[in-house]
Amino acid sequence: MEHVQSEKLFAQAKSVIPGGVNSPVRAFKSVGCNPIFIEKASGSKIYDADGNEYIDFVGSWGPMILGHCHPKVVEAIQQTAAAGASFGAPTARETELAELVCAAYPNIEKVRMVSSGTEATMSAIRLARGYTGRDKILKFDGCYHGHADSLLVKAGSGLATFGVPTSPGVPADFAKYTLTATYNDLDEVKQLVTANNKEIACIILEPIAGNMGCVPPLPGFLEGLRELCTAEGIVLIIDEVMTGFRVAYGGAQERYGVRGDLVCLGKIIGGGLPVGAFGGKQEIMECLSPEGGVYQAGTLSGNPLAMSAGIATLKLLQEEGFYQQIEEKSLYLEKGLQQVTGSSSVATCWQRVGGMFCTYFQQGPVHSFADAVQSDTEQFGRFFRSMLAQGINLAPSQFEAGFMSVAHTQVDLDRTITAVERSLSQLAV
Ligand code: HOZ
Repeated sequence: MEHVQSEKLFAQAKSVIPGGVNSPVRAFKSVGCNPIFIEKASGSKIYDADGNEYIDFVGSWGPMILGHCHPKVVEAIQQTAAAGASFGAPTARETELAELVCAAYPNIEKVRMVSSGTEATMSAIRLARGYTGRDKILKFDGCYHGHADSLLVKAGSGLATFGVPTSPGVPADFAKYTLTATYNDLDEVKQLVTANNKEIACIILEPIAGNMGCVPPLPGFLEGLRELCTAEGIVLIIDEVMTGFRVAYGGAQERYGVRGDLVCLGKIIGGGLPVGAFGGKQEIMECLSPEGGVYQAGTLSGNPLAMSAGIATLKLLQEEGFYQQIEEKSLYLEKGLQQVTGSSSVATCWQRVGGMFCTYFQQGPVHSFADAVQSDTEQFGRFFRSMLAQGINLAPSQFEAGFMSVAHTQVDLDRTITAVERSLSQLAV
C-alpha cells in the first residue's frame, strides 16, 4: 500500500500548520508513521489521497454512527445550505434539535447549543461555578473534556499520547482550582470532597472513559458520585460528548440509570458537523445569560447546517432496532477478536460498551488511567501500522476508543478479525 500523496500533503501541511495537523493525535506521532490524508468516505469506508480504501473504526472519533455520508443526512445538509449557511439569529431548527435532546435525556430540561464539545464542558463548568458560587472543580485522571485551561489537567489521550500530564500554558493559578481523582475510586473522591468542604462547584466525568481507551464505570461508582453530589450541593456534570446517543439513545445515563445535574453532548448530535450542547436542570440553566448572569455566547452556536445534520441523524437513530444492530455488530467483532487474541502469545485486553471499544496491549483489566498506561504502546504502534497496511483504520493512539457504525458489514468485521490475527502473529515473532 503506497502513501506517496499522503506523504506529500503532510510535508506541505507542515509548512503552514503546526505539526501538519489541526488536532495533535491525528499526526500519528505515537504510532511511528505519518498520517494518511483523507479524500472521501462512504458507509464504513474511508479513502486516502492515494486511493487506498480502509474499513473505518475512527468514525470521525465517534459521530459517524450511521456510517459516512448517509443519504438522508447529506440531503438535509444540502437543502439547508441552499437556504443559507449561517444567520447568527434564531431558527426553528434549534428548537427542534433541543426538543429531541430533551426528550432523550429526561434530566435535560433546557439545553443550549454550542459549536464543540470543548465549548460545552467549558460552559457547563462556568455555569456550575456561577450556580454554586464555588471555584473548585473535580475531574478524573485520564478523562478528557476538551482543551479549556482548567480541564487540561491530567487529561487523557491527547496529552497521554505525547507523555505530558498537563499542558504548558495553563497557569498554575488556574490549575490549582482543578482537583483530580482516580477514575473508579469513590473513596478518593470522598476524601477530596471532605478536604475541600463546600468549595467544590462540580464533579465532571466521562461516564465511560473514552480518552484512555474504553473504561466502563465499576458498579456503584456513578451511583456513589450521584449520592455524594446531592448530599454536598455539588453539581454533577456528566460529559456524554462521546457516549451520548452512542451507547444508547439516552447515552450512558440511560444505560446505567444515573443522571447528572448538567450533561454535555457533542459529536453524534451534529451528525458530523461541528456541534456541542450542554443542558440540565431548569434551575441551573436559568442562571445562563440572558435569563441569568452567567455569560456564554457564540456566532455559530445553533448553526443551521449543524442543526439539520443533527436532526436528520437523531431521527434515523430512533428507528426500531438501531441500537440492537450496533450491539450485534460489536458483539460479533468482540467474539471474533476474543478467539484470535486468546490463541495469541501477545497479551491483549479487550474492553467494550455498546459500539465503543478498545484493545489494550496488556493483560488488564483497565479500570483507571494508571492501569491504562501499563499498556505496551510500542507494541500498539506496530499493531496499528500492520492493521493500516491491511486496510483497517484504527485510532492512532492506545488511549483512544474505536467506534462501530451501523454501516459496518459482516464482511468488514470478518476482514478485521482476519487482519488482527495476522497482525498479532507478526508481533509474536
Ligand atoms: N483526542 C480527540 C478525540 N478523543 C482527538 C480528536 C481529533 O483529533 O479529531
